[in-house]
Amino acid sequence: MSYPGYPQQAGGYPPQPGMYPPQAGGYPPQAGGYPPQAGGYPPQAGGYPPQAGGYPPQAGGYPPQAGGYPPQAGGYPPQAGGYPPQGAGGYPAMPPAGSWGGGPTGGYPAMGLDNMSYPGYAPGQMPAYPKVPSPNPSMPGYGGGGAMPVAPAMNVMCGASLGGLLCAGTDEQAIIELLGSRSVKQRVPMLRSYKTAYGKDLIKDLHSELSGDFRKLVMLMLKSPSQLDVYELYTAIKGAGTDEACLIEILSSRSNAEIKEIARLYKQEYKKTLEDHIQGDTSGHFRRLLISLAQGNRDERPNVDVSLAKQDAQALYAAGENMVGTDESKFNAILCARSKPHLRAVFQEYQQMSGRDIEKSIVREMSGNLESGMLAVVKCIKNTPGYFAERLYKAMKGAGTKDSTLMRIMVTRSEVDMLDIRQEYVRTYGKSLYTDISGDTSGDYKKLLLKLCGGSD
Ligand SMILES: [Ca+2]
Repeated sequence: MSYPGYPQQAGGYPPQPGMYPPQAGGYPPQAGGYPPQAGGYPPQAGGYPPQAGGYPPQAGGYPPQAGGYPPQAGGYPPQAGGYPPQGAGGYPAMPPAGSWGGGPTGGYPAMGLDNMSYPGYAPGQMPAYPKVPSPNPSMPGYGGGGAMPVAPAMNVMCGASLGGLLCAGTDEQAIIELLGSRSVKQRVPMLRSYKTAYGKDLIKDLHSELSGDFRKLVMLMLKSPSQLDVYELYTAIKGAGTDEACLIEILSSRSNAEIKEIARLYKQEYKKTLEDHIQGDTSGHFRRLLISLAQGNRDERPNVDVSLAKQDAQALYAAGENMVGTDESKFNAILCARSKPHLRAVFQEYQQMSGRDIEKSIVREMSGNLESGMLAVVKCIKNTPGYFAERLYKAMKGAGTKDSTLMRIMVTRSEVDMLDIRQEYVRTYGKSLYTDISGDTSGDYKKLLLKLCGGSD
């Protein structure tokens, strides 16, 4: 998700003047990696146009709230034609605790719209939607130009027309078009506009009309990014077994601000903290890794101190390859606290000093969940789109499909770095992501996933 940070990480990848010196063989810019590419995430002109009827002040509805949908530093960036019209009657009030996800059961049908929260729009909270994640420009709905649709993006009408579709019998194709060609910031408000127009709960109605993986995907697409992460984390911990890879995926790829928002919302939804749940369901050094990441406290300063990078590389070597046994705590401290640009320099130093890739050393020194967790952290730091391409590939390869992983990544990355992921995918696996999704899924579920993918490569 977002969002902050990707891809505009100052001091990120590749090295910048005055920072960690580029070296032969160092940090090769990879196709599809950082930095953002032409055509990747074009700024939008006139995105989210204010529309008549868009967010009308209504009696009893959308009470203006101090700071209800404030222009925040680093928050929702003002855009030409900004979204939404500020001021009285602006955005729906942040409802009280409770909520989405139906409480601890996590079941969909119990969701109450009235309790739905809009964490991203919360007063004074994290900048949940900074730097507007542009919709995947190749989504058909965006005409390939990256610009948001101007005319058809009326959320109220979307909700209403979705209601019309449901009233007239379920038209899956229309649902695919409606949800698949709109950004999450356009989709989520449909819930409220639907309720306003019909006095019914869109989630419940869709849940009873749809089924299978298509329904699951539609449900995920109607959550805000933070809600989705919270739901996925909860399910990963409290569902049957523990989906360790999901925990690591989310906690190692989100920014500090995102993780803090996740923690806040998690507590609100489930009455216990994410940390409590991690404590209860994991153990040992793997638990420590997750809890460290869940602090959302990684150094986010952009600068790289080369001498400190050398020291950290030596410390990692001393804590692993150069001792009998392994000092896992040292790995944990460096991998969870240091900044991403710094760690890229550390990994480079480590390679030069030890003649071995840090990933290889982790495989040699650790095992089980700790090994896969630390590897994921390293891969995500080295090349986030490459990490997600690998996750997608592994979710589909072989017999069967890990649909929960496939859905989660397609929904959470579609407006963040899907184009980069697609490039990494085709570069690494020789086939396009689009082709593999087409071959691995079917029906309406496939059609909607392909909308999120946006196109073939
Ligand atoms: Ca060792």
